[in-house]
Amino acid sequence: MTDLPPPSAGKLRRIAHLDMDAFFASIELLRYPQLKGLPVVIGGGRRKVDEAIRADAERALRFIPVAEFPLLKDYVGRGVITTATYAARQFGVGSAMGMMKAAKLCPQAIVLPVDFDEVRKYSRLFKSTITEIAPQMQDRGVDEVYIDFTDVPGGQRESGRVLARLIQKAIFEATGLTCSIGVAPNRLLAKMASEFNKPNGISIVHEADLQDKVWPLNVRKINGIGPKAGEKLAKLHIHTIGELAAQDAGWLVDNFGKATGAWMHAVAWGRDDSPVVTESEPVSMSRETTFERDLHAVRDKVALGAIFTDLCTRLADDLQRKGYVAKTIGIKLRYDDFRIATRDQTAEFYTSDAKTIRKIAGLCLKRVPLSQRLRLLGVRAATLAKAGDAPVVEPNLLLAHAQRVQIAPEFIANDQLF
Ligand code: TTP
Ligand code: MG
Ligand code: MG
Repeated sequence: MTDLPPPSAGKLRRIAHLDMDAFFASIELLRYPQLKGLPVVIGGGRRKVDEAIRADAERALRFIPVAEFPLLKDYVGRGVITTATYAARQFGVGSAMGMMKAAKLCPQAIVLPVDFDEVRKYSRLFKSTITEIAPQMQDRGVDEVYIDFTDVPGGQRESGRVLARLIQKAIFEATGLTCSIGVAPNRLLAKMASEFNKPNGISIVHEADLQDKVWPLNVRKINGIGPKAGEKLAKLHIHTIGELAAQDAGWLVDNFGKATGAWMHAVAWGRDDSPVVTESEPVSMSRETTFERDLHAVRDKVALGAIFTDLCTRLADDLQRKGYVAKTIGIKLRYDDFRIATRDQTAEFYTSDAKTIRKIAGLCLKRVPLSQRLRLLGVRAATLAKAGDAPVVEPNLLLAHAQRVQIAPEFIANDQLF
């Protein structure tokens, strides 16, 4: 039994990269289907006129006349476009462009703010749709993932096209959104391939396509070559991936160092062995500690306070290191008779700031009885979001909100604690 072949034996490695089309904008088109096919840009934050549209509960959103939407030409401010529909891109408008500059190119574009709650909802939904079909999925951000097709039924048929079509269809049925998929021998090539037929396209790349499909591309299309490396390569008169591939590996090492130089040479030749790493999204994160001896909230106030602060700091570090922010902060106590008490508090904003977490956890602590000695203290963060997906946190606002929360009178005495 020991020499059973591995499941992938005899199969070609097929790795897919899937990226949603004009993601933030497409989500708004679900809400306002009357804007389909029109140039729409997302950006600029919330404005009164958008709020008026959203607050209009009397009329269904889908019946709001197109003429009532705010236009780019009327925009004043320093906002930047996060994305644009493909109709808007035809005018040269796109991500990271200033809105007033974009207004010159496409004044008639409709401007809408991003709705992060909807973005998160659809991000989760399209990813769970994929894992139901192909479990080997690696999350690579709000709107993209890698998927290992190699051992999935249908993953080898037509070099992956059959499974890619199935996934596109399933995502469209679940969300109403389209995506583009590249299937290739590895992640590096798959990531490039997913852009080849955007939007709503599938692109299949084989090793033999390197020269025709990959070498003409700019080096910046390599995931990992950023603006700085791109600039340095340009100074060395290397613009395309083909030009990079033509360089001697030793010369690249001399110019970029051992690791980077060797890596550049490998990727220019389409080589990448990195695996698709499946990681499940954490639901919560926590830190807790059991004391060496039971501690009393009043008599051991100083020691407990220090432990509490330390737990909050470590929890904040965990969140930051893993790239998450949390909206719900909770505490857990175990008393000397082993009973457990938990309390939590959900704020209006996300945070990963140690002081903010300490404040909210402190409010939770005021809601538990503290007359008995404690064996254990824990702090927990839940309602998590990826740091980049959540609205920017304003610690002062967060605290202002948390402090408005009512504290039960019987626990007011705990104010003096910690
Ligand atoms: P992308 O996948 O880069 O872009 P996209 O989905 O809008 O368009 P495409 O069809 O070309 O894939 O980014 C996903 C979302 O991330 C995008 O909808 C908005 C957001 N985003 C920003 O907020 N700022 C940026 O600079 C970029 C590039 C994207
Ligand atoms: Mg996208
Ligand atoms: Mg993307």
